[in-house]
Amino acid sequence: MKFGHFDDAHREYVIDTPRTPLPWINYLGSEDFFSLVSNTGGGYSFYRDARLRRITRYRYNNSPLDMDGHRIYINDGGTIWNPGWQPTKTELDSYSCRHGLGYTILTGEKNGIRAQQELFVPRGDACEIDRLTLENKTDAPRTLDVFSYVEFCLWDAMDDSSNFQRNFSTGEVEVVGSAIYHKTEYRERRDHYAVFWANTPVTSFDTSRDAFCGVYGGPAEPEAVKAGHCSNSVAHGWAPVGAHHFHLTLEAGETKTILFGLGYIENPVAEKFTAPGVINKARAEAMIARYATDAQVDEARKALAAHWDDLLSALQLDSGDEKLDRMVNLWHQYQCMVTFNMSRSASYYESGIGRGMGFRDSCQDLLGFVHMIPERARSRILDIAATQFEDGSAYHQYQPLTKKGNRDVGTGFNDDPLWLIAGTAAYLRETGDYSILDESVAFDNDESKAQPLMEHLRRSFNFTRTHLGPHGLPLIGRADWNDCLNLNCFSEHPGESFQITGPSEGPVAESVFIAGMFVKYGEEYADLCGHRGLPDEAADARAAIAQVEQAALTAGWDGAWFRRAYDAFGKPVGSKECDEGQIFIEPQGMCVMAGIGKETGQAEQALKSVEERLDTKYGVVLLQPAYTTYRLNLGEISSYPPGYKENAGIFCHNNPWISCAETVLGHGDRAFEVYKKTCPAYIEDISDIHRTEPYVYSQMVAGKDAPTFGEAKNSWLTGTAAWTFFNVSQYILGVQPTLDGLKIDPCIPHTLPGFTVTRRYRGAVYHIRVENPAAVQKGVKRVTVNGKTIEGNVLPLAPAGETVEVTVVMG
Ligand code: BGC
Ligand code: IFM
Repeated sequence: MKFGHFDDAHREYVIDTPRTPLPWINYLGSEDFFSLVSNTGGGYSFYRDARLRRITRYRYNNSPLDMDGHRIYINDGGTIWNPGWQPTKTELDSYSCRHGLGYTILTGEKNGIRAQQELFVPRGDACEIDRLTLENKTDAPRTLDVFSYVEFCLWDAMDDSSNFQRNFSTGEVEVVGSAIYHKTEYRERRDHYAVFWANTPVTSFDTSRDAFCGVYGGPAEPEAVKAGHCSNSVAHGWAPVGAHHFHLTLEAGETKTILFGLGYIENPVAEKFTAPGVINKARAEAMIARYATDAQVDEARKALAAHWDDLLSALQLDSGDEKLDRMVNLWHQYQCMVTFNMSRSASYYESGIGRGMGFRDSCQDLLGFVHMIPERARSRILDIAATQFEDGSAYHQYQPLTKKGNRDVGTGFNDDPLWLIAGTAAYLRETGDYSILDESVAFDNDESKAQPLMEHLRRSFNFTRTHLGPHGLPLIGRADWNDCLNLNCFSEHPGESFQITGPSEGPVAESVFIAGMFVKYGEEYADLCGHRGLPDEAADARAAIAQVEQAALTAGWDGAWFRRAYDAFGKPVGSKECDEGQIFIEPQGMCVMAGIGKETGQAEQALKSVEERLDTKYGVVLLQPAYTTYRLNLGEISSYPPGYKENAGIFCHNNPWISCAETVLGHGDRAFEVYKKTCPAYIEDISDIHRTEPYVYSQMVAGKDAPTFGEAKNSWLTGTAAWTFFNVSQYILGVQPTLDGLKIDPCIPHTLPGFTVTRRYRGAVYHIRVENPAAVQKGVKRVTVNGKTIEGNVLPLAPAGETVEVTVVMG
């Protein structure tokens, strides 16, 4: 069952009922100011940091759900409704929500009045603009009372939701005309305030929630809206809000717009006040003036559209499969940009007050956005590297605002160091900008310890190399990619061992997954050494890699698949010797991607085992059989009920690893089948089962052991975004940036007769036509560049600004 449809021409997903199984959201903003907005107008806004600079309030895990938001109410002679249905839930005569690139348009119609709320964050400005267009579709004049409503957060969202003894007395506002200023704590420690304005004179306003909603009312039944007017309340403490009221008449057929803005302003401390207690509004007034007319808002919308056109033009596909095209051309890349902006901070599942930026997560995210924003990828890499420790290990997370390592979570996730190589190597393959390796970067944010980035990568590599266990496999530490596989944590904290509070590393617990990573990213490191004129170091690295590869093929091999790990007692995890958790997805994907066992047939066998034991109709589950009891020696993974999260859920993030691995063995049919099983556009029809947004990935889909098999959770902020795009663009379509140039090596379903890709690469534009006349799955027979046949399948680098015509014949 579907609740909307893709509108590819407008690059939108159009939702045609407000009663989606869960709120389906969009993200507005791409620089500093961000808003989350759901299909019924729920959501909130923040400036840069979803915890410390939360502008509007949002109650997570609320019942009823999704009540707080960017609200418009219409009181039409006693009938009260919202263009996005929530929070009054008054039945609408028609409803639609269009989620597009950085904007959302909600349209509701009731009794001949059409109200359209268009929300976006303009480029280069710290505000959200909401344009309300009201149309009287009847042939008689209509008089309406129209209200806006937001509830301010007292900035630090954590404090806001807990420190009430203080918060109920700090709230302050100022009102000037149609501009409502939220200035809580401005007198003291803040140098910023928020402003919620309208471009039209108000009839009345409210800034006290109690006045607007009523003490025992709420956003679903605000007293002011029911009364048909606000009471010009000025909040003193309690809960400051912003509400505008307009009493207006629409002639028959008439259309009127009101422009609202929610802005964030920072003032230098010396310029904070114009009179004691009166905030300096100059910057806010300048902002308000930038969006005073429809023409100005149209211009800002155009600039936003142009920005997205430019970003997405880095890679465009025409394959004849509309689902594939819409995912590759739009939604995969869009979700990758959202993970760039948000990391794992703010979604409808991440509260914005939890973790900061993940070292591992942000490195992997790079794989998905580096082609669109290489300069921003460059600075992201340098930020991440500066949180690394001198021994090559890393803080697992860091704070976006301070860029400092997060000491609470600490270190000891032994896969982290290698992801820095993965991200940096992807940047170099995309840009060829070797100067980044010479950038001086601090360790642990201590400038006195700064070393060139290349030295950071060296220490990443050497960390794994010098932390091997009894089988010659890398020590796992607290966990590897699988945060919940905690093989060392039981000893210090018996009984509460699932949390990552134990010692970072025991002497024997080892990870076959990190072995796969070491071979894959170690090889990428060795390649970099080669390109840097360090052949001895490259050879030395390869010797270390060969040993770990050997260990993976022997101690890491279980007979028909790769084992997952060895626990702190030296017992295998992910083995037929285990009663549960006999086979895991991660090492099969990573080891085969690394080419381990390709020559020996083990890779082939491992993927066969995945298909036989882990595949389901909704994707590949993480492990089988699911753990039915809690295991002290495994940790958090067994704390989840069977089929959920890391305990045999379909973890979307590592499904693409299997798809990539299949292409390494030339299995284009199977690679595409694996891709399609979790791919939003292909499963849109089961939106009632899947429940989360059908245009983006979720972190997890409940596995076959779960009573809710097929139900997704944690949409938007997941490494799945980057990995899927990386998989489909580089492994399946085979457009692969390498250190030497663009390589074309598709591995596609044999039924696909061909496709074309337009790819911007190092400043040139490549029009690549791939033909598959022999209906093969892999193999390139001939490549012509501007009409001339070339040797091999790496395209010669074209000067920036040039357009290159490429034809690739498979066979
Ligand atoms: C996982 C959670 C886990 C947490 C602990 C997350 O990445 O998805 O299941 O509880 O990490 O670090
Ligand atoms: O690898 C992690 C990731 O860092 C955060 N989400 C869950 C994954 C698997 O545990």
